[in-house]
Amino acid sequence: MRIELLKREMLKSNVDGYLISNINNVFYFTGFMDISDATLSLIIPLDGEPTLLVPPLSYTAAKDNALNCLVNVISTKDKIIDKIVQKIKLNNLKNIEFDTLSTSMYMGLIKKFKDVKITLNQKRIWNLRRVKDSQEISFLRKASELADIGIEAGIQAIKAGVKEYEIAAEAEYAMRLHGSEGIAFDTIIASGPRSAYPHGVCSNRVINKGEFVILDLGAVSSGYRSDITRTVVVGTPTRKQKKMLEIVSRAHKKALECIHENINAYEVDASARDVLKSEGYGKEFLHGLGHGVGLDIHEPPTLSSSSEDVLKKGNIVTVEPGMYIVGFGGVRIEDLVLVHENYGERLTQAAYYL
Ligand SMILES: [Mn+2]
Repeated sequence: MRIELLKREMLKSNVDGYLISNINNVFYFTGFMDISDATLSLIIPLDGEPTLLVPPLSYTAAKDNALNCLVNVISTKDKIIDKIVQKIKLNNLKNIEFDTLSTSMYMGLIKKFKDVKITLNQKRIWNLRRVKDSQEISFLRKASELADIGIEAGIQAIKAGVKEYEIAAEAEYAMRLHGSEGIAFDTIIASGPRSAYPHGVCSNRVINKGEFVILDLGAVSSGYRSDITRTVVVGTPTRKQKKMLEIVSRAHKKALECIHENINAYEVDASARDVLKSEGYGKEFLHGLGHGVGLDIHEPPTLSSSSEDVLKKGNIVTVEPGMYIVGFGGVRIEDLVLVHENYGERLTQAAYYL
């Protein structure tokens, strides 16, 4: 079905072949997931059967699991590019699009063909992937439940004297134990002044009483990822910390309330940004409000002031306003949100701890 939808789009632009090398795109169209750095290629001719080319080590798994395509093995002495060239000739393709290719592969292909147009067009696949079907939504719900479990385990483990990576370990262990296939991205546990780094990763820093701790993490379920952030204070927050938490959660709530189908993504961003601006913290909100999530942790649509995206039913996006005061600390609150016709539904639901 997804391949048919892609073909329908290809037909509109007179594209007669599509070449897919991104493993998540391969999974999206065939249901076969390989290791993240696998070299494989799915060739979809407009007329004809799609073929998945895989290395010998992936062959059995691909043969057992890949749907809607033939599976061909690339023997160790063959090069994948030669196989692709062979398929292009066999199907007499003249106008091919691709999602991603290494530079050497791209150069190799255009050198081989003088009369074949080979164009990068990721948009065609993102237009499909950005709208989640009911099966994808159920996987994203499961991944979100696991993220809630992770964030709760992480928050429970926080106390003065504990190291950041120990919190990450507790959170990741809890998610894994409940069925997560891995972590959606490198877990961020950023404490004290480090919480002012929006991408603070995780260090061996010892957490102290009275500090902010940002926990930003996600789980994976059936290939689909989740993303949640909570900020807590170790012990009783000061008046300044309380105020920062209050402003960011108000911005978060504002953005959530304005989500519905057909709203411009920049308007959702502005709704949260206006709250921070009106409190004099506009400059401290260093990043866009959010991003789409699915098989990848960062996908379209993008929620930012320069975004040209319009939200559609079935989009799944993060809402993550933040405030970062260098040398002092930061606050970020993030939930994964499913766009419905008239509202946004929070898929991650862990408490805010305000
Ligand atoms: Mn995020």
